[in-house]
Amino acid sequence: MKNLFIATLIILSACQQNSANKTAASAQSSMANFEGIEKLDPLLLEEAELSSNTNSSISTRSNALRLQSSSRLDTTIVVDSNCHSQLVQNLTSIKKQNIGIRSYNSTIDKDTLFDPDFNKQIKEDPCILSVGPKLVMKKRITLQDAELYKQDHIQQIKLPEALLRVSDKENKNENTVIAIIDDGVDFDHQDLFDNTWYNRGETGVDKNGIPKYKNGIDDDRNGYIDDFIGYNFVDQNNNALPYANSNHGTHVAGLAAARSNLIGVSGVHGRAKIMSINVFGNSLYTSNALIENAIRYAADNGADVINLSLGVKKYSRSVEAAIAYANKSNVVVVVAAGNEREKLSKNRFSKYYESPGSLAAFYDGVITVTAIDSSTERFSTYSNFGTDVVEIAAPGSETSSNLTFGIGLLSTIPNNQYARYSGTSMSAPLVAGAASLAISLLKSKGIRPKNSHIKKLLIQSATYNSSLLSRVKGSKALNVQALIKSIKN
Ligand SMILES: [Ca+2]
Ligand SMILES: [Ca+2]
Ligand SMILES: [Ca+2]
Repeated sequence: MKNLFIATLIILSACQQNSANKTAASAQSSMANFEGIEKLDPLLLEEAELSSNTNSSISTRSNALRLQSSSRLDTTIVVDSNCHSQLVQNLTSIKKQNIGIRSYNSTIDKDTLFDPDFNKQIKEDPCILSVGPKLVMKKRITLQDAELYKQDHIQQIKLPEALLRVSDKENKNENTVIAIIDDGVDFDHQDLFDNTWYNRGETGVDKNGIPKYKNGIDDDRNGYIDDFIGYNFVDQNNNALPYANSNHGTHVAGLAAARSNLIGVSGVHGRAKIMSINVFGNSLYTSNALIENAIRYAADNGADVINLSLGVKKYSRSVEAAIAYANKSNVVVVVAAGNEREKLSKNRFSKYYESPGSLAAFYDGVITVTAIDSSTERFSTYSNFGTDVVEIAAPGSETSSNLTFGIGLLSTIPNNQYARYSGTSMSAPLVAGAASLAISLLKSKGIRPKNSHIKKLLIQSATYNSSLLSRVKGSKALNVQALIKSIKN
């Protein structure tokens, strides 16, 4: 019995010796296994071959050609550190011995990988268990912004779970525009800089070599001179940035679309482009004429979504006309319900009619948003409501047990700062960001969705919340995870 065992070993050994003399390509397929796994991962050789044959005229792997490509390949080598081997020393610069099985990253010359002698050495070295490609692994986390842990609402709307369904490629698309009609957006902010929308018709240089954004000419003939990042309807110029002490628009913009970039906060759709339309200047108030022009501007200049965290308790025929225009232009219009604890009406003669909020009852691309608390997930009693008008809720504040951070939602304010504000003004941009994310994903599938379809998806995918009963039509609160799931399925 013992003799038979030895004989079998000899035969096996002879087979191995024979295979080592074959070419590298065929040698790898018959290479000795370690616990059933090929020592030299065939994928590694494939990768080396692919990167070597960049010139299509090269049809052989002759030494001369291979020597020309001196590039190296990143590999992972698994060794048994309990045994000593010079090859392991050379490949891994391993210092500690007798610490069991260890994996090391190592770069190996591609030519070496194809060398039959090297293959043979690897195969016969008992200390080397496997050699395979080095893989770049990614954290299975979707948002990593430094202040994210202070953004309770991001968890409440299930954004991290939603983004797990979004591929890296889809996440890179910057194919949507959110118009923030407010008191200006600070694009110098580190969390908003990369999200600036630029009007292509007012960027670059004109025929005299003067930058179009400051040549005093309406280059794209849209009726607005030098409007390169949006427009300031108060001063009627192209400076759409906020005035001193005006933080509202920048805060709203950050909630919708602050960049996911390791720093600061994260918005719902960090790849949306933001069009800044300043209608307030440094005042708390503005007129309907400015809002109406702003809505038309956004609709005419490529906005997919308009956020209106503003309103007044009165019907206006001209506001309705502007909203109707945006609705017809396939823009999703997201409106804050207001913070007066009132039940909104869709009856234009009622004192509880809200412009533009109540228009959501009549336009299938317009959605009005009330607030819930992201911690308690209960209706925020400061908010306006009304099942005739309000069709969705989203966080407008949080009652964190750690009140050091206040009770508002954390977002961007000018000069690279962050602050907590609460109200339905904060709820609306979360829905605007979700709409933008949904549109972006559909666009990347080659679909240009209707605004009515997006509104429908937002509502259908929202979560039933009993605290919204008799306050929100269908008692629904924003759920970005379910929204994205409904698109992906
Ligand atoms: Ca222009
Ligand atoms: Ca110009
Ligand atoms: Ca950020």
